[in-house]
Amino acid sequence: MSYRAGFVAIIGRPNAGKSTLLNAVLEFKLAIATHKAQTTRHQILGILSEEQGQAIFLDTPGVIDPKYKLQEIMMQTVTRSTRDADAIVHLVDGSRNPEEDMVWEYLRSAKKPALLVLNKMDISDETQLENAEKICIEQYPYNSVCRISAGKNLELDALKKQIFELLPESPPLYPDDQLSEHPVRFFVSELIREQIFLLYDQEIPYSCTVTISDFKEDATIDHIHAEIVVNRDSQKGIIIGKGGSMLKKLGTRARKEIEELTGRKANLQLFVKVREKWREKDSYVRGYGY
Ligand SMILES: Nc1nc2c(ncn2[C@@H]2O[C@H](COP(=O)(O)OP(=O)(O)OP(=O)(O)O)[C@@H](O)[C@H]2O)c(=O)[nH]1
Ligand SMILES: [Mg+2]
Repeated sequence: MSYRAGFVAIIGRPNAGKSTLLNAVLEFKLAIATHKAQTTRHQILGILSEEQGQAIFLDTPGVIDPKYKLQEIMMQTVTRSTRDADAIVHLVDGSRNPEEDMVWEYLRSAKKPALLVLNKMDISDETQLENAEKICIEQYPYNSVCRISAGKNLELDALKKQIFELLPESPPLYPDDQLSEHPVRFFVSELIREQIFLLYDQEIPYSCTVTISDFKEDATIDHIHAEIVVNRDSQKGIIIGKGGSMLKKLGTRARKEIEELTGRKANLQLFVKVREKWREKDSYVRGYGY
């Protein structure tokens, strides 16, 4: 087969495993992934360069009915990614009954070649998978269907092969040693946000954003100042915890992840800032990089 290259949007409902899939195909933890819905808020670009071609994956926020400005902008990201894509992977959690109505809307308006990919085959039984496939293929004319487990690395080579078949013949679009195109500080803020998702309950993860206010590289260590922005005054105390205990735990865990990513030592300082209803205000949401 001739060399192929192009953009592949990964779309689907929250928690389907889109970010896990991106990391699995790249064999690198690029995108944060947690058990909580709506972990991803940005388009995350990840480049897979293989002998047969180059697939530039666009991980996207899970498709939801937006309730406030931040979520609206997250959904614009899904639209943009499907529009920019040469092919679309529609990832479905195969262990559950499909609730894909909103995702099919995106597929129908994008009019791109698309794969139906049933994920989590490791925890799905045959009847569930057959049922999910039947429901989905009645709704959209997918180019083909496959079953994988992103979490357990099952059937990913078969998936990659099918993806390359949908891409146009083209020389590579990025240097073959490049994995992504976001700056390090973006990934650092994401790793802090991931720990917020893992450490705090209920509304807290959805009420926070993280910005990097200072990033200085010394010969041996990175000095990083990060601000955790909360939506309401009362959330500040929850983030900090009794005597600062929670913030300390968050800092320690995030620092380890950051050091893992950069391969360097990090000195991470966290600050908590209140911006009343930031999620609902266009200027704030845009200002925080969404
Ligand atoms: N058992 C099992 N769990 C999986 C698999 N793939 C992903 N998961 C889990 O599903 C959860 C959600 O994964 P994510 O990758 O964050 O899902 P997402 O689609 O990116 O979610 P949003 O960013 O919220 O839209 C995590 O707890 C993953 O570990 C799989 O193949 N099998
Ligand atoms: Mg995600």
